[in-house]
Amino acid sequence: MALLDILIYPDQRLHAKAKPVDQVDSRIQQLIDNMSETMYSAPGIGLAAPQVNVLERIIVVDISESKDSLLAMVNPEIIDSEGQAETEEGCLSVPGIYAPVNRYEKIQVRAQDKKGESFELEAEGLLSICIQHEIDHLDGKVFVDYLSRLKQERIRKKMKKTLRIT
Ligand code: GNR
Ligand code: NI
Repeated sequence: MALLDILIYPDQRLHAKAKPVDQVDSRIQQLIDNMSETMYSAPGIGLAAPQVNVLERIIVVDISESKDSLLAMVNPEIIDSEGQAETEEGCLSVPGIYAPVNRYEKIQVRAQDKKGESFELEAEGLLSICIQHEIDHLDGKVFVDYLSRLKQERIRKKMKKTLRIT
């Protein structure tokens, strides 16, 4: 396994749309393993392939305290949603920045697992928020895109400053 480098906002590559995976083969399985290791090491509760500069529709999520509930989703799709919820979000690609974002409260998701098997999942709470945050990455969207232009400009400047000293 290997740790992957995470792209940092405002890297334009974070705004590209990822392509569907058509075959869950050993290359994809290896990528899922490396993404999981990278997420756990960060540490984060989710990671999407575009954050490690891979434009394919793959996400990994683990919101458990014990870090033993890995959820890998290939080609995830929200097929139903309900309600709304505002949560303070953060992102491994925007380190040190936290802001409230409005999302669906509950979602029904369809995806393929690490073996290529199709499955559906109902999510609420933090799991629901995290899956929506990761699917956004697949569509080239970062949570700061939902904030006011003034806030985005401040974050952009702060991140550029941080990048200079790290
Ligand atoms: O680690 C993460 N925490 C988090 C907290 C609130 C809402 C979303 C997230 S996802 C984030 C990891 C990440 O950047 N995934 O893309
Ligand atoms: Ni993120």
